[in-house]
Amino acid sequence: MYQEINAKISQYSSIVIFRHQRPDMDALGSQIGLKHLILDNYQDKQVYIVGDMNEKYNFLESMDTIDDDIIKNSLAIIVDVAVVSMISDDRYNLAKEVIVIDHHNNDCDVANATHYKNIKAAAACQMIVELAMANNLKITEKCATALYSGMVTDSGRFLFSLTPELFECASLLVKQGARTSYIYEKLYSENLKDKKMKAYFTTKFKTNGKGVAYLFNKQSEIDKFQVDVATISRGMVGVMANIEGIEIWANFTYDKSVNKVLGEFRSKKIEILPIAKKYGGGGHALACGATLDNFKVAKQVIDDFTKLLQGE
Ligand SMILES: [Mn+2]
Repeated sequence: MYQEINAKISQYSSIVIFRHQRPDMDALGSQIGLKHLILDNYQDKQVYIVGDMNEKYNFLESMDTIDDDIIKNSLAIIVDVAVVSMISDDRYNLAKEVIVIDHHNNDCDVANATHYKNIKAAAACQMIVELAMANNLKITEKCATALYSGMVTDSGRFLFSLTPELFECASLLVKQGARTSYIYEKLYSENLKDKKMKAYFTTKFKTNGKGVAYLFNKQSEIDKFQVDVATISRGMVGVMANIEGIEIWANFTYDKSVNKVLGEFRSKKIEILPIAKKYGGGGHALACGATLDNFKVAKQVIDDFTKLLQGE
């Protein structure tokens, strides 16, 4: 398959690369990485990248603005998507030929396209590295950085679909100078204020020793961080998530605009919605909430959660 893709690329002097809308880092990384792979290994080729942009991920390279005439004389390559409804910029239809390179387990509905699929690849970027390996194409630093960014994000920072192939590709990219710390800084840095606020609530929450964790937040704490009540109420409930021995967690925040206490409730597995409803609230089975009169009622809610865990 990768020899075939390479042969197609060789045939065209102009190539336009497409990918899905609202791009994630794998869509952008495979698009930008493939562009540089082609430019760095062939002479006299024009390569363009098109599509909408995601402000959060615009640090690698910007998209090209091109006329229809260019596309009419080009090979179109669509990466990280095989479904028409999700492709950004439908002008691949104008191209002389269309190929799709994707790792999703979808059938391709792009008319007259040749579909190259590897569902074992953790990322479309991994397929681009495999394309390079199979054809002995050289990978430069810029190309390696783009491809690494999609591999690290689509694999959940190497948490999902951990195959030997994924690590072989990552290893090659690091050898070729992929700027890993630059990518991590761009993708995973938080602003200091949010980090400190999270740390404050993380160290503050209490547990009752019976599987329930909770926070009682006063007006002075909202003032301290100069945020709105939702930032604390909805935004901080997560600091109690994914902790061994904590089955249910609740965040109670005073809201001075209504002189009430906002309760946000979460549960790992046991349905807690009936308790939210008992207090006039609603939501989902494992994520719900209720507006309470005061912190005294909040304590009753915690008692109810405790009883629920004890099977009463
Ligand atoms: Mn992907």
